[in-house]
Amino acid sequence: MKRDDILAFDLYGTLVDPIGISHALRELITEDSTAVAELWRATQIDYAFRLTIMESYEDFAWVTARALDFALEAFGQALSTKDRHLLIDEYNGLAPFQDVIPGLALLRSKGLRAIVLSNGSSSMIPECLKRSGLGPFFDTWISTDDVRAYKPQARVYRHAADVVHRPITDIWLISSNPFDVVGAARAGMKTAWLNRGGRPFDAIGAPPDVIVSTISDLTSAL
Ligand code: 2OP
Repeated sequence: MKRDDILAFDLYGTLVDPIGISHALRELITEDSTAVAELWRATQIDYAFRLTIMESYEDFAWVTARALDFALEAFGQALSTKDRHLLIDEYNGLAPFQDVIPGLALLRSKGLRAIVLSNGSSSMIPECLKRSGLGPFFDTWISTDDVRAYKPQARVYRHAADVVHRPITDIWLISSNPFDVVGAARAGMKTAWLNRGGRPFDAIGAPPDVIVSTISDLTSAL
């Protein structure tokens, strides 16, 4: 990478763990809380894709709440209004993966410039960064709210380049979500896939420029 390239990090699934919500879910439901959390997350991504394809937009807080309703119903679960609100609030308190704080500290110690580029709404991202303790590692954050379309729409990545006043080719998108890596590459960014050991990389689009298994690995890989 060039010394002044910018690292744009995805948030959910890359820096904080959406499946960690299963701990809060476990207190409230009788079904397998990890399975419900996984369906919640998959539905959240699916709804975001579909809204964008339909040229419609509702923010990620709305999408996240509707995806929760779907996942609960699919498992025959019901929550009181109070518990539903509590759970949605907990979503803003997701914890970072273990490698994240040491990795970001290492990147910052090397003087690298990092931002967050997320589907999260303008209310969710700052709250998540505050409660996870990740805020100080980033110069700024960018929400898809600005362009009213979700990743991997190319407009999102181009907008990020506009915000930081840099050519899109000077930005690395770092994400555990293959659709995000493929979308960013298609829009012109360089990409690093953080392989968190789940499914294989996508069979469509460009392969990532770099594959790492922790954030710290980025310092030697880029
Ligand atoms: C994010 O944009 C894709 O959910 C992921 O943070």
